[in-house]
Amino acid sequence: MDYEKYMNICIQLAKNGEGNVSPNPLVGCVVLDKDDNQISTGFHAKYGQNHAERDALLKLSNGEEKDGTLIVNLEPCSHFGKTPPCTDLIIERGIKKVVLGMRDVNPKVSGIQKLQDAGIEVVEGVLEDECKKLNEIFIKNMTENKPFIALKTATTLDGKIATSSGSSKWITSEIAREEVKKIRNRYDAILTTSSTILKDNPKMIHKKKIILDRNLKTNLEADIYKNGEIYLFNETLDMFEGGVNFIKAPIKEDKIDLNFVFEKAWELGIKSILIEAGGHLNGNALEYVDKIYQFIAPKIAGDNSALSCFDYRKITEISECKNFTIQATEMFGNDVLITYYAIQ
Ligand code: AOF
Ligand code: ZN
Repeated sequence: MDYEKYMNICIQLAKNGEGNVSPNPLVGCVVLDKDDNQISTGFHAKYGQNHAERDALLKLSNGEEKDGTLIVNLEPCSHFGKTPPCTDLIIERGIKKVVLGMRDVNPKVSGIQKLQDAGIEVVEGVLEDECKKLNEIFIKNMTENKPFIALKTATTLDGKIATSSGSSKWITSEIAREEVKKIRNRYDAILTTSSTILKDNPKMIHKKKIILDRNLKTNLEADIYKNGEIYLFNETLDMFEGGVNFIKAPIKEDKIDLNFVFEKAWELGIKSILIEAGGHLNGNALEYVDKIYQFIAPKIAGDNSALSCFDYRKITEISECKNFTIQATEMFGNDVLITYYAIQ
């Protein structure tokens, strides 16, 4: 049986929930009949709504799933949350075999045990690495009680994000910038700074925006404030006014304490953050970042006084560099997207 083929379909289906299921995981499901013909698919579309397995099984009403196989990227749940346990419906519908990608890291879930106790065969670990990558946000949230932090930057071949005068529009092509919108959609909030707002007046359309503006230098009429929930971290004000959540933050080494920002974000229910800022913030955030999306355009600025994408620190030996592991490279028009992870 080519379980990997169906698991890939589950992963693709699961991605339909991007932007709508947080704090839940992304889950997709395929159902085969007893002769291994695909008879239904489903996915978790929105937080609070049906899980993927329920979505797929409820589309079947003639019992054709009896003695069939259910494939899903995450261990089916066995607890009552916003929805009843998926295991109960799987058992009720007479499924004979469940194939899953990864165990659920939610301690409330023990679906494998429940399915096996009901006499269902369980095959585990199909495309496990891919399934874990798909739900890297959910895994970090559940195991560490912290938001997942990603960072996006767009640079020239020599790692510049602007010229020395601040000109930065546009480094990458339109098709790369369209991809950025899709990336944003994977995260609960975006984070940027007053310097980026003052330099670029970006729109950054998103549901939730975290803005670091220590001295409240930005104009609340700037484009970024025109939509979304705003969390404005600063040194003095702590209040809700004019649709903006002003949050007073402590200062550490002359900057807003990022540790405080991420802890506060977690308290506010923000499970994942995409940082889109300049070299200074990018450098400071590097210690917290789980994943980086770097778009590179085939251009050389050659301007030695221009800021690079990470103004991190001064070192003497190349062996002191912070190291990463590259997960993927993709082309968007003439630009490359490199996705890489911090080595823990
Ligand atoms: C599945 N399939 O499609 C999802 C699962 O409050 P609830 O009812 O939505 O339950 C949320 C928990 O259920 C979540 O923390 C995770 O453990 C699991 N999510 N499980 O079998 C799904 N979304
Ligand atoms: Zn479930």
